[in-house]
Amino acid sequence: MASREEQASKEYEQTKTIRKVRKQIKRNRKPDRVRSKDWLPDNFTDLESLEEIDTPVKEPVMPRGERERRQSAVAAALADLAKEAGISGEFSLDAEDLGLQGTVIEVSSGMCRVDLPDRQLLCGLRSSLTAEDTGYTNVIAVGDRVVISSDGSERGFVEVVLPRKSVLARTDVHTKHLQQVIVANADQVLIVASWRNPPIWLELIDRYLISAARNNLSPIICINKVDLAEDKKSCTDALKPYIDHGYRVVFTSAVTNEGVDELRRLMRSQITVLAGVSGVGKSSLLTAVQPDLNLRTASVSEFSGDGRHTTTQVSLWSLEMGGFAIDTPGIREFGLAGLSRSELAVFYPEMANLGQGCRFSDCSHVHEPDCAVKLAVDQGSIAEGRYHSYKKIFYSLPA
Ligand SMILES: Nc1nc2c(ncn2[C@@H]2O[C@H](COP(=O)(O)OP(=O)(O)OP(=O)(O)O)[C@@H](O)[C@H]2O)c(=O)[nH]1
Ligand SMILES: [Mg+2]
Ligand SMILES: [Zn+2]
Repeated sequence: MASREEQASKEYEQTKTIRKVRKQIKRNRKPDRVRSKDWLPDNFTDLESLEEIDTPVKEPVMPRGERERRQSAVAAALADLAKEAGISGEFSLDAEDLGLQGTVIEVSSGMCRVDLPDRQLLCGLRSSLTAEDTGYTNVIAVGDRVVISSDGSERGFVEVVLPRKSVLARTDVHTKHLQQVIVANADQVLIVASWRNPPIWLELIDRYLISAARNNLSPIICINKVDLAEDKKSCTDALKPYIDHGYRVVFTSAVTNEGVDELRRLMRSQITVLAGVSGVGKSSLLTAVQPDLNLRTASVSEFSGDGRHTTTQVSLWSLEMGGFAIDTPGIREFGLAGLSRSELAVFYPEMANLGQGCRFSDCSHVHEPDCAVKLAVDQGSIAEGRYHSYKKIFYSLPA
């Protein structure tokens, strides 16, 4: 049972969350401007500049019953929001504050497509929504739960981005000390590597595992293209340190369909994001799991092995068996922003409990004498490959 302190801190977090959401809503609540899709050219994408145009405030005219219909939709959205944030009776948000809630399924420059209970809607972002203070450089990502407003036309506005339960993020291309959210709110990440073509890269798998643990995503390691392996044993041997320390590993081939049934079982009823460098077969695997998705994949003759980025956008797909899959473009630059050297060993289960055996209590397990971790490597209970990647990642982190 939760202690009184834990309960109090949980309630405090909930109050903070709800205050933040309310503040966002208030900030965004400018008078409604007249918006008509008639004066939007077909190729119009910059909805933010629409906000700059000073037009008179107009009370929307709605068909009979529409206001009531919307109010009950708002009430339902409110109930969902309260449930999701774990809020009990004491908070009552003003029902007029919120619009409909939906999930972002596609994002492109300043716009996104939101999946609502009854339709999909192209939405602009309120210019007052900023990434400031979030630690990320982008405001919105696929998977985000958002509250939107719509005047009934084919376009709407994202008013609020709800707190995320997990993120998959990478180092921002332009601002190296910050991160870009690639996918929000997934349950698990399928870390896809190929055995060959391109060759398996264990350090990247380790980086993904660390990032998943820090960002609340359950990891599954997927070794694809096993049809290209000399023998199955070499694959299982290479992954043994991971299997031994409790990671879930699945061996697949999108060509022979080996392991695809197991993958289906693991993905059923879950929100799974597929991640890995270009060319490992993420889109091919997803098509093997559900053939009618028919995702664009590189043909074998097209694929040169040096990463050509066949998938260029993050996309979210509903699975027939239940759950969602999110395909992403290949990611090579995988940062661990904010991680310090002293925290690194925590993310290596085989090292985590050995620290007490080292001569120095703050041993980094890299250069100190009488180190229990180095001893375990010498004795073979920690795999050399894992220790090697630990050291490489250690030196890549700020001192
Ligand atoms: N032999 C073999 N080839 C595969 C397998 N899976 C995918 N391929 C091939 O690998 C190449 C890349 O596959 P994609 O599915 O486009 O890879 P991706 O990871 O989605 O790549 P990006 O979209 O660029 O990130 C294609 O030529 C596929 O036909 C597999 O299991 N075995
Ligand atoms: Mg792809
Ligand atoms: Zn040590």
